[in-house]
Amino acid sequence: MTARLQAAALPHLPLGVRRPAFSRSSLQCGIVHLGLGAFVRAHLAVFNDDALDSVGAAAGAAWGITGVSLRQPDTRDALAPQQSLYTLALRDGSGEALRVIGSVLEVLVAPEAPQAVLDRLAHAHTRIVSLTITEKAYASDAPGSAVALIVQGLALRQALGRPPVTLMSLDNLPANGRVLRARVLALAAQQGLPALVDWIATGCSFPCSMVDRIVPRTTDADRARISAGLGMQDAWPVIAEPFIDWVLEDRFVAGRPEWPGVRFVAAQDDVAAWERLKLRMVNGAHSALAYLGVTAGWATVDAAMAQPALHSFIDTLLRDEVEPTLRGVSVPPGYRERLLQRFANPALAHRCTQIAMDGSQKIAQRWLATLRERLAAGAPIAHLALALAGWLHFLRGHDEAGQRYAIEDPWADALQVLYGQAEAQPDAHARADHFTRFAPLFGDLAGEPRLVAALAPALHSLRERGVAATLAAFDPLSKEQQP
Ligand code: CS2
Repeated sequence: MTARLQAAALPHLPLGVRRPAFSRSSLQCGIVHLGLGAFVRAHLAVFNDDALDSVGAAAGAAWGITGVSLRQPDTRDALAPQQSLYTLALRDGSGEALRVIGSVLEVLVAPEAPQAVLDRLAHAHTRIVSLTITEKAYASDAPGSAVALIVQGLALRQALGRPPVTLMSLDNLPANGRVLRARVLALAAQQGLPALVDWIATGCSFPCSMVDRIVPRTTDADRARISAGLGMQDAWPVIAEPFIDWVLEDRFVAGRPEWPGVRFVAAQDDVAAWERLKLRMVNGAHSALAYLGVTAGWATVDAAMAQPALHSFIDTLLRDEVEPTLRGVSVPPGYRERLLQRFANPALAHRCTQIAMDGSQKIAQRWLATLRERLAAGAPIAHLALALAGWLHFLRGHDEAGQRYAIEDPWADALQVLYGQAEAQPDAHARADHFTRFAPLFGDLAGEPRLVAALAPALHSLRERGVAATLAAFDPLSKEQQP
């Protein structure tokens, strides 16, 4: 197949493939997005295409997207010959729907052309700077990091007399907008720029958001299949589940598109309730099944969910230990059942190893907040403790068939030391106790007697009997642990 997906080829796409109804040539880039991975191309860019489709080119003209890759040139290299057009493939058991997305207009690669990124951030057309940079990136303000680029870009805006912008985090962190704001202001202050600190603090807004869509990494097989469906080659499509959700604090100092289907809320507290629901239910369950799945050799989320004992463990974890902590959140009816169906989607092949990445940066908001509240309420924690034991067990670096895997985590070295020290302890109780004393993560939970008491048998069973047998025996095990 020689023809490449590109603007001139759009009329030749098969009839069933949806394509932009708006004119791309009249669009300006009002949004600069840092971290142009698969997620944002299957989420923000899709909402943006919906907005542009529904309002028409004139009304939407301000809202094209400049994508910025913060590390690799691969996305830019693949999208440049396609004028940044790419396909979104929504997949579930009933098939695949293809749609070409058009609101991304250009891709910059920050390490190659940092000045071009700063110029975009400072450009008169730019009104929103959005981010999907992953949890760990919020800890970095090194030169070239997203936070550093933002501070430099905003300094240039201020120097050029351009108006402030909205900085919109779309990462899976509680109070993501507040976290971003704090990081940006701290770096500007550290650089001795009080006037910039003031300009940002008084002029820019940092809305909080909750985003939800499962977007597995695209594979060569996806690329080949999607290209066949298009009748032309797309080198950089994305695949996703049909489900999509976005809750957004409506604080935009320089306007925003009319994104259809977004739940706009007025107060940060309202977003916080949705974030809690999503991080604890969707992401909490995801991480729990990913670590158990990797160790057991269940490669994908749907393969893990096809194990009745794992399915029932996740269901019970959510129902008995997570949902009771969601007071103040009006959980939509059927939320858990639907979530379990999303995980069971047989067409995504979402790899457990992908979700297992960066555990040290994820589990605080996914499990530990829930765990702390349960402990404070004197409520059982056996399921959360097994999830946590699953992560600690996963740190041994090989599955039950002896296959080695890498621990991809910014704290990998420290975690390896921790694991080695725990292994040197005389028994499971001492091992559990040692793990909880890893201060950067567990803090005040160090040596917490009920946590240690629940963690020890779970660690012991995972190591001695394996994941499947531990899950199969889990109900009796958890009853033994009740006070
Ligand atoms: C996943 C998320 O990789 C992970 O850690 O839990 O990317 C998850 O798929 C999304 O947050 C779903 O909205």
